[in-house]
Amino acid sequence: MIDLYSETTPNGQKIHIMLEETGLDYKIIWVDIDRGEQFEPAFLKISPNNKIPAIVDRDGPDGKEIAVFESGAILLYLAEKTGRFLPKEPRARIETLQWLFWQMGGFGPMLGQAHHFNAYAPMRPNDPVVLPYAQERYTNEAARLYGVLDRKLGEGAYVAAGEYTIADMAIFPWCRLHERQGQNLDDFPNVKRWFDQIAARPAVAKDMDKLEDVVEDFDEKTWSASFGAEQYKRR
Ligand SMILES: N[C@@H](CCC(=O)N[C@@H](CS)C(=O)NCC(=O)O)C(=O)O
Repeated sequence: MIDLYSETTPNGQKIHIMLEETGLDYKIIWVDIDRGEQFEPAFLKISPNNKIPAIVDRDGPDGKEIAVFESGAILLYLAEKTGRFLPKEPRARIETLQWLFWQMGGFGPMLGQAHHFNAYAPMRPNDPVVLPYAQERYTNEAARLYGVLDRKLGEGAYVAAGEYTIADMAIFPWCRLHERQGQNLDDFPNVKRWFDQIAARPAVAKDMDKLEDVVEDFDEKTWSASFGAEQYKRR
Protein backbone atom coordinates (compact mmCIF):
# COMPACT_ATOMS: atom_id res chain seq x y z
CA MET A 1 0.00 0.00 0.00
CA ILE A 2 1.24 3.46 -0.94
CA ASP A 3 0.25 6.65 0.89
CA LEU A 4 0.12 9.54 -1.57
CA TYR A 5 0.40 12.99 -0.01
CA SER A 6 -1.12 15.30 -2.57
CA GLU A 7 -3.19 18.28 -3.64
CA THR A 8 -5.16 19.22 -6.76
CA THR A 9 -2.17 20.73 -8.56
CA PRO A 10 -0.24 19.60 -11.68
CA ASN A 11 2.63 18.12 -9.65
CA GLY A 12 0.14 16.14 -7.58
CA GLN A 13 -1.83 15.05 -10.67
CA LYS A 14 1.25 13.40 -12.18
CA ILE A 15 1.35 10.83 -9.40
CA HIS A 16 -2.41 10.24 -9.38
CA ILE A 17 -2.10 9.40 -13.08
CA MET A 18 0.87 7.03 -12.56
CA LEU A 19 -0.82 5.22 -9.67
CA GLU A 20 -4.03 4.84 -11.67
CA GLU A 21 -2.12 3.65 -14.76
CA THR A 22 -0.15 1.03 -12.81
CA GLY A 23 -3.09 -0.13 -10.69
CA LEU A 24 -0.99 -0.01 -7.52
CA ASP A 25 -2.89 0.01 -4.25
CA TYR A 26 -2.85 3.55 -2.84
CA LYS A 27 -4.55 5.91 -0.46
CA ILE A 28 -4.63 9.71 -0.84
CA ILE A 29 -3.76 11.91 2.12
CA TRP A 30 -4.72 15.47 1.22
CA VAL A 31 -2.29 18.14 2.40
CA ASP A 32 -3.97 21.56 2.53
CA ILE A 33 -1.07 23.66 1.23
CA ASP A 34 -3.19 26.84 1.29
CA ARG A 35 -3.58 26.42 5.04
CA GLY A 36 0.09 25.53 5.68
CA GLU A 37 -0.23 21.81 6.43
CA GLN A 38 2.95 21.22 4.40
CA PHE A 39 4.95 22.75 7.27
CA GLU A 40 3.83 20.25 9.90
CA PRO A 41 6.86 18.40 11.33
CA ALA A 42 5.44 14.96 10.48
CA PHE A 43 5.06 15.97 6.82
CA LEU A 44 8.51 17.59 6.69
CA LYS A 45 10.00 14.23 7.69
CA ILE A 46 8.50 12.77 4.52
CA SER A 47 8.94 15.83 2.29
CA PRO A 48 11.73 18.08 3.65
CA ASN A 49 11.14 20.72 0.93
CA ASN A 50 7.58 21.27 2.27
CA LYS A 51 5.93 20.40 -1.02
CA ILE A 52 3.52 17.85 -2.37
CA PRO A 53 3.57 15.29 -3.90
CA ALA A 54 5.29 12.75 -1.68
CA ILE A 55 4.70 9.06 -1.16
CA VAL A 56 5.29 6.50 1.55
CA ASP A 57 5.54 2.98 0.18
CA ARG A 58 5.19 0.37 2.93
CA ASP A 59 6.75 -2.18 0.58
CA GLY A 60 10.00 -0.47 -0.44
CA PRO A 61 12.85 -2.00 -2.46
CA ASP A 62 14.16 -3.94 0.55
CA GLY A 63 10.67 -4.81 1.77
CA LYS A 64 10.81 -1.96 4.27
CA GLU A 65 8.93 1.34 4.25
CA ILE A 66 10.38 4.14 2.11
CA ALA A 67 9.42 7.82 1.67
CA VAL A 68 10.02 9.60 -1.66
CA PHE A 69 9.50 13.30 -2.50
CA GLU A 70 9.88 15.27 -5.79
CA SER A 71 7.40 14.25 -8.47
CA GLY A 72 10.09 13.26 -11.01
CA ALA A 73 11.79 10.99 -8.49
CA ILE A 74 8.42 9.49 -7.52
CA LEU A 75 7.56 8.74 -11.17
CA LEU A 76 10.96 7.10 -11.62
CA TYR A 77 10.59 5.12 -8.40
CA LEU A 78 7.15 3.83 -9.40
CA ALA A 79 8.30 3.03 -12.95
CA GLU A 80 11.20 0.97 -11.59
CA LYS A 81 9.01 -0.67 -8.97
CA THR A 82 6.48 -1.84 -11.54
CA GLY A 83 8.69 -2.17 -14.62
CA ARG A 84 6.22 0.00 -16.54
CA PHE A 85 6.20 3.31 -18.46
CA LEU A 86 10.02 3.62 -18.59
CA PRO A 87 11.54 1.66 -21.47
CA LYS A 88 14.48 -0.61 -20.65
CA GLU A 89 16.31 -0.25 -23.97
CA PRO A 90 19.10 2.27 -23.18
CA ARG A 91 18.37 4.85 -25.92
CA ALA A 92 14.64 4.81 -25.27
CA ARG A 93 15.26 5.00 -21.50
CA ILE A 94 17.54 8.05 -21.69
CA GLU A 95 15.18 9.77 -24.15
CA THR A 96 12.36 9.31 -21.67
CA LEU A 97 14.45 10.55 -18.74
CA GLN A 98 15.64 13.52 -20.81
CA TRP A 99 12.05 14.70 -21.35
CA LEU A 100 11.15 13.96 -17.75
CA PHE A 101 14.04 16.18 -16.63
CA TRP A 102 13.03 18.81 -19.22
CA GLN A 103 9.65 18.98 -17.51
CA MET A 104 11.13 19.03 -14.02
CA GLY A 105 13.80 21.63 -14.79
CA GLY A 106 12.00 23.89 -17.28
CA PHE A 107 8.42 23.27 -18.31
CA GLY A 108 7.17 23.03 -14.69
CA PRO A 109 9.20 25.82 -13.03
CA MET A 110 8.75 28.34 -15.88
CA LEU A 111 5.03 27.68 -16.25
CA GLY A 112 4.77 27.95 -12.47
CA GLN A 113 6.22 31.45 -12.69
CA ALA A 114 3.70 32.30 -15.42
CA HIS A 115 0.95 31.16 -13.02
CA HIS A 116 2.44 33.27 -10.26
CA PHE A 117 2.63 36.55 -12.16
CA ASN A 118 -0.50 36.09 -14.30
CA ALA A 119 -2.85 34.67 -11.65
CA TYR A 120 -1.54 34.85 -8.09
CA ALA A 121 0.38 38.14 -7.67
CA PRO A 122 -2.64 40.20 -8.84
CA MET A 123 -4.61 38.57 -5.97
CA ARG A 124 -2.23 39.50 -3.12
CA PRO A 125 -4.53 40.60 -0.29
CA ASN A 126 -4.55 44.38 0.40
CA ASP A 127 -1.66 44.93 -2.01
CA PRO A 128 -2.34 43.37 -5.44
CA VAL A 129 0.64 43.49 -7.75
CA VAL A 130 0.66 43.42 -11.55
CA LEU A 131 4.11 43.28 -13.12
CA PRO A 132 3.80 43.52 -16.92
CA TYR A 133 7.47 42.67 -17.53
CA ALA A 134 7.28 39.50 -15.40
CA GLN A 135 4.00 38.50 -17.07
CA GLU A 136 5.52 39.05 -20.52
CA ARG A 137 8.75 37.23 -19.66
CA TYR A 138 7.07 34.05 -18.37
CA THR A 139 4.28 34.04 -20.95
CA ASN A 140 6.93 34.27 -23.69
CA GLU A 141 9.03 31.56 -22.08
CA ALA A 142 5.93 29.36 -21.77
CA ALA A 143 5.25 29.89 -25.51
CA ARG A 144 8.86 28.97 -26.32
CA LEU A 145 8.60 25.76 -24.27
CA TYR A 146 5.26 24.81 -25.89
CA GLY A 147 7.01 25.34 -29.25
CA VAL A 148 9.78 22.91 -28.24
CA LEU A 149 7.18 20.35 -27.16
CA ASP A 150 5.18 20.89 -30.36
CA ARG A 151 8.24 20.18 -32.52
CA LYS A 152 9.00 17.00 -30.57
CA LEU A 153 5.40 15.81 -30.82
CA GLY A 154 5.57 16.40 -34.57
CA GLU A 155 7.88 13.36 -34.67
CA GLY A 156 5.53 10.87 -33.06
CA ALA A 157 2.43 10.14 -31.03
CA TYR A 158 4.11 10.41 -27.61
CA VAL A 159 6.77 12.64 -26.08
CA ALA A 160 9.58 10.08 -25.94
CA ALA A 161 10.62 6.63 -27.07
CA GLY A 162 7.62 6.20 -29.36
CA GLU A 163 5.45 5.04 -26.47
CA TYR A 164 3.43 6.31 -23.53
CA THR A 165 5.84 6.92 -20.64
CA ILE A 166 6.36 8.81 -17.40
CA ALA A 167 7.49 11.78 -19.55
CA ASP A 168 3.93 12.13 -20.92
CA MET A 169 2.53 11.82 -17.40
CA ALA A 170 4.84 14.56 -16.11
CA ILE A 171 4.11 17.03 -18.91
CA PHE A 172 0.37 16.53 -19.45
CA PRO A 173 -0.95 18.02 -16.15
CA TRP A 174 0.92 21.28 -16.78
CA CYS A 175 -0.69 21.60 -20.23
CA ARG A 176 -4.15 21.42 -18.64
CA LEU A 177 -3.55 24.96 -17.35
CA HIS A 178 -2.46 26.48 -20.68
CA GLU A 179 -4.90 29.40 -20.38
CA ARG A 180 -3.34 30.47 -17.07
CA GLN A 181 0.01 30.41 -18.86
CA GLY A 182 -1.33 32.74 -21.60
CA GLN A 183 -1.29 29.97 -24.24
CA ASN A 184 -3.79 28.70 -26.81
CA LEU A 185 -3.36 25.04 -27.79
CA ASP A 186 -4.59 25.85 -31.31
CA ASP A 187 -1.17 27.49 -31.80
CA PHE A 188 0.49 24.11 -31.06
CA PRO A 189 -1.40 21.52 -33.15
CA ASN A 190 0.85 18.57 -32.26
CA VAL A 191 0.51 19.36 -28.54
CA LYS A 192 -3.26 19.65 -28.96
CA ARG A 193 -3.54 16.27 -30.71
CA TRP A 194 -1.38 14.61 -28.04
CA PHE A 195 -3.20 16.41 -25.20
CA ASP A 196 -6.62 15.15 -26.36
CA GLN A 197 -5.25 11.63 -26.74
CA ILE A 198 -3.74 11.57 -23.22
CA ALA A 199 -6.83 13.20 -21.68
CA ALA A 200 -8.99 10.40 -23.11
CA ARG A 201 -7.07 7.62 -21.34
CA PRO A 202 -9.35 6.15 -18.65
CA ALA A 203 -6.64 6.32 -15.96
CA VAL A 204 -6.05 9.99 -16.76
CA ALA A 205 -9.71 10.96 -17.04
CA LYS A 206 -10.52 9.30 -13.70
CA ASP A 207 -11.19 11.91 -11.03
CA MET A 208 -9.66 14.74 -13.09
CA ASP A 209 -12.75 16.83 -12.35
CA LYS A 210 -12.04 16.40 -8.61
CA LEU A 211 -8.37 17.23 -9.20
CA GLU A 212 -9.11 20.56 -10.90
CA ASP A 213 -6.52 23.17 -9.85
CA VAL A 214 -8.81 26.13 -9.09
CA VAL A 215 -7.35 29.50 -8.07
CA GLU A 216 -9.16 30.50 -4.87
CA ASP A 217 -9.18 34.00 -3.38
CA PHE A 218 -6.31 34.52 -0.98
CA ASP A 219 -6.71 35.82 2.54
CA GLU A 220 -3.77 36.93 4.73
CA LYS A 221 -3.30 33.40 6.09
CA THR A 222 -3.35 31.57 2.76
CA TRP A 223 -1.07 34.17 1.14
CA SER A 224 1.37 33.85 4.03
CA ALA A 225 1.46 30.03 3.68
CA SER A 226 2.02 30.19 -0.08
CA PHE A 227 4.10 33.28 -0.72
CA GLY A 228 4.63 35.17 2.52
CA ALA A 229 6.02 34.98 6.05
CA GLU A 230 4.85 31.43 6.83
CA GLN A 231 6.39 30.08 3.60
CA TYR A 232 9.73 31.76 4.15
CA LYS A 233 10.08 31.18 7.90
CA ARG A 234 13.33 29.33 8.57
CA ARG A 235 12.64 25.86 9.93
N1 LIG B 1 9.70 20.11 -7.84
C1 LIG B 1 8.61 19.73 -7.00
C2 LIG B 1 7.62 20.87 -6.95
C3 LIG B 1 6.46 20.54 -6.05
C4 LIG B 1 5.57 21.75 -5.79
O1 LIG B 1 5.87 22.88 -6.21
N2 LIG B 1 4.48 21.52 -5.08
C5 LIG B 1 3.59 22.61 -4.72
C6 LIG B 1 2.21 22.32 -5.23
S1 LIG B 1 2.24 22.02 -6.98
C7 LIG B 1 3.53 22.72 -3.21
O2 LIG B 1 3.47 21.72 -2.53
N3 LIG B 1 3.53 23.94 -2.69
C8 LIG B 1 3.49 24.16 -1.27
C9 LIG B 1 4.59 25.06 -0.80
O3 LIG B 1 5.37 25.56 -1.64
O4 LIG B 1 4.69 25.30 0.39
C10 LIG B 1 7.95 18.45 -7.53
O5 LIG B 1 7.88 18.34 -8.76
O6 LIG B 1 7.54 17.60 -6.74
